[in-house]
Amino acid sequence: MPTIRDIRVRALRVPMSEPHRTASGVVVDSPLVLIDLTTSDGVTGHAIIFTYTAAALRPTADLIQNLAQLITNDPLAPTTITDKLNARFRLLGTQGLVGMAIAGLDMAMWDALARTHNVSLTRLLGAAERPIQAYGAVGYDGIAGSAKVAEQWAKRGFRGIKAKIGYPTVQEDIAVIEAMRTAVGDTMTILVDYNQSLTPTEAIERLHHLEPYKLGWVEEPSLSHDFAGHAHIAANIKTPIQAGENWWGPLDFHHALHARSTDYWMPEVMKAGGITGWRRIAATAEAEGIRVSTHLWPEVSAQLLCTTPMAHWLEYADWWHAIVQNPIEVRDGLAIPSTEPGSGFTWNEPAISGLQ
Ligand code: SMN
Ligand code: MG
Repeated sequence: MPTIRDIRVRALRVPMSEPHRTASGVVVDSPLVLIDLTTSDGVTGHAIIFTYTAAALRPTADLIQNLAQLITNDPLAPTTITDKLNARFRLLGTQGLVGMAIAGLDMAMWDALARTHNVSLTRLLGAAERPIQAYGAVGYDGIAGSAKVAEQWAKRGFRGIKAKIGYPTVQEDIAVIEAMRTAVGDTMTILVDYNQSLTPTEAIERLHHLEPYKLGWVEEPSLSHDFAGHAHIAANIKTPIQAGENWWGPLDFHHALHARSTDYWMPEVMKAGGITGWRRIAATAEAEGIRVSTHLWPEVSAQLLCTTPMAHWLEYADWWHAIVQNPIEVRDGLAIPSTEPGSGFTWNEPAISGLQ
């Protein structure tokens, strides 16, 4: 088995063509840590860590570099190493930057393992690639702005869109949904995301008014870690409730499951604990019959969704396309997972150099 020889990190900010507005703040660019993990065989695995805010960029990169010494010369066994790192950080905790750093190393190790075996991640995990339905994002862009972006996704063949809502009044939320429906027609699935902006009581009151609009799901109506609050909302509202992008690792999903917090799950490959954590969550979802979607990381997420019978929607995003050579392709609303060795992408080095 090859061993881990070297870990290199680079920090950069990828500009966004449009700022992404939500009810809980704006994302203006993507602060990313790029990880390259090289094995004793000379194979290099890649991973992307998204720090949401530039203030966390350098500290996250430094943390990943500092963790490298704990795993250098270890055999390339991603699950074993991730379990070791999680155990090593019991006293500090494995949420926040520590969790992101471990997840980044986990993703880079799985990418290297797939490349070592000359197969895609999907195949390494015993599955076959297949097209996955994908939705496009509509920001917190008002009535006309949301309808316009929704129409652009429909023209590109997408069969689902997800809009940021949580406007000052429910009437405004409804006006946005109605304008998008008029723009995209009856067959498009419309999803909405409150980005944690309501209290559970407000959410129950508001979401009753949205029930006639046949939304595919309502995402994070309330604080994501209010498991009981979400359970209260889900028990009172017919529209499926979705969350998971802000839950850290299998244990948060375990808490959500036992509280019956939401109908659907959308683990994010980073906060879920890398490929290792994501797969454990997907296994629980399979046993529980909970449909699983993903959050950002479209190339890696498409590979993962191919491995789960509970696969629901892939969140399409082109935010990091500038720095990858082979961004995920979407044809007729379906994301086409890469069949190349690795977890779905390689670097566009000239573009990366231009951003450093
Ligand atoms: C989101 C993603 C990335 C940044 C901010 C918000 C979001 C989503 O909640 O679901 O895409
Ligand atoms: Mg969301």
